Amino acid sequence: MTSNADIARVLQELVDLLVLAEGSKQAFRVRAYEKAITAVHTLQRDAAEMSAAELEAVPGIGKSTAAKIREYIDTGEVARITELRKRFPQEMLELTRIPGLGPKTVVMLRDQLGVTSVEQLQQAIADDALQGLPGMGQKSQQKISHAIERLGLHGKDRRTPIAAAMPIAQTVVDALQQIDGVSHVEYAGSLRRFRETIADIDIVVASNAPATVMAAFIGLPLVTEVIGQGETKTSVLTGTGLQIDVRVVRPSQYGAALVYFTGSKQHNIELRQRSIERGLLLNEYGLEESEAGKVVASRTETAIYKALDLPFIAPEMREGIGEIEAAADRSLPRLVEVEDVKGDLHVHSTWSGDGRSPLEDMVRTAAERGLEYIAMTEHGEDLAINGLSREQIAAERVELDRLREEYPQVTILSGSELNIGPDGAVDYDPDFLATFDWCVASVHSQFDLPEARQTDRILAAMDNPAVSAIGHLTGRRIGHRPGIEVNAKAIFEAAVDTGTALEINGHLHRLDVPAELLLLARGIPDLKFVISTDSHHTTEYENIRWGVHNARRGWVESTSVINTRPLSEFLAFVAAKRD
Ligand code: DGT
Ligand code: CA
Ligand code: ZN
Repeated sequence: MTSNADIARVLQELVDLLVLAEGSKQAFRVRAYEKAITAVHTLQRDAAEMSAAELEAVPGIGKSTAAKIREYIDTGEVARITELRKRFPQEMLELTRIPGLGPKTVVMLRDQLGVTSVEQLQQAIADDALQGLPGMGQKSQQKISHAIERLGLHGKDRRTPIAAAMPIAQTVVDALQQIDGVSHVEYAGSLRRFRETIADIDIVVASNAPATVMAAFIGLPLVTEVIGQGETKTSVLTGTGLQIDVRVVRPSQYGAALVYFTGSKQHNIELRQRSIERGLLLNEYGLEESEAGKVVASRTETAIYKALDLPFIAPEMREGIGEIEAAADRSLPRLVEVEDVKGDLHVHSTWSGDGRSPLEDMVRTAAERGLEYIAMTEHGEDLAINGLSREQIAAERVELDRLREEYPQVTILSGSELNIGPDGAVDYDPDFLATFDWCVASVHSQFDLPEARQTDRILAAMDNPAVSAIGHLTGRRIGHRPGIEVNAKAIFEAAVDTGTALEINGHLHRLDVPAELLLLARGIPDLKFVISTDSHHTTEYENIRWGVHNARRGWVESTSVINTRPLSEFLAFVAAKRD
């Protein structure tokens, strides 16, 4: 059955195409479909089981959207998208992700210069061809060139952001799990290692009936082209050009296949080396004795690691960066787990301009999820439109008092997400700031300042006793906006000195602090993190698992994460800085 995630993905492609067709992200139709995407994401039923009239009755879904959703469910296609794809090839959509290149400019580049891909744009910049076009100068050329480099959009190693790949992988995994005779399904490859961008999706299936699995796979609505079909491996493309490889293996060989296809390549090479040292041979079918050929392990990953005298190594760590040595001498970090997390310290409600669930819903959901404590962190007053005045904070606190009585199982802290100004100043005044139980301070503006100034502004914010944590450190949106450039070492040091925690933001578009920076922070004593969801809707508390995956990829231990501590210890951390 067509899933709601599938439908949201199709509508997103329509939005991306319409932005080009209409020449603006603010166009009425674009906004309408964007609203519909939010509505589909938060639908409590399967859209596939709803009539056009029922869909139209959902707030946020209009008549024409309802018709398109039905069209997709019934035919697997949307004629309007097919037509727009012809006018605007996939590569052109990519151009709109470059900061500073609006849809009108992208269309102009095609009309004036015949540029329709990132490669062609880079060539045009190299030829100085952009200068002289309306609104373009030497400086904008340089800016665009820099943005292309930093977004990693160039070349054939073009990668898909994890936020786009994950729902697709989950849809495929869920569908394959339903098939008779399938005992295990997992996505492997870079996605399982939780890299923030991926080249293709690798899925491993355990079944003795590969033909059935493959037939179901290529029949999925998200598959638009089959590019390779064999007995045990099939490769397809989705509408956005993302490749998915499915491999079907015998259940008895599942563990070996999962290790192999999870990689990384470097991790595999080191494992194979270790096997050879033990007179063993490791491949995707199993671990066997080199001489006799007898299989010593193959069914589970744990069995394979064990036969190599190693404890299980978490997929997020398998990058060949010292994890095998650490496993061998039993010094693997005790990685943080989802179950360890007791509180969520970055939560918005409709009190914030961009919040999408009412306060009570956010609190009730937190209570239902068994959270011990949460902080409501609406935007500070300096953030245009979305921020809260002191009067609004006071009014929200009246509500909080009532909710504390109604939901005594969860402790509700009154917090704020403050805005770090260009020189490190934050919202409100010191006396008012002191009335919050918890403040996270984030950069929401001036992403272009040089590294030294960005670092200084964050250090200045950390000096503020009311700032208990720095939110989404770099402010990046993976694949869409490069983050600010910072001196990470200096920030880690200041975090320890001032008693400020660093937020690991679990939003799949952010994953911020990035794992590569977390790896640089390994072994710094007393550096503390807080893993938060940055929820703007009740469904987003789920983001905690992405934050945890990202932390694990950065080798973050449970003991370094302050919201794995019981409330009293957590509050002691906040109080220590204020003293
Ligand atoms: P990417 O580029 O995001 O798709 O990253 P991966 O790691 O998913 O790479 P992919 O899809 O080329 O291959 C999936 C896994 O298969 C990889 O992580 C390890 C394994 N693999 C692929 N090629 C080789 C190889 O030449 N040698 C070894 N030892 N393993 C390989
Ligand atoms: Ca892959
Ligand atoms: Zn926030």
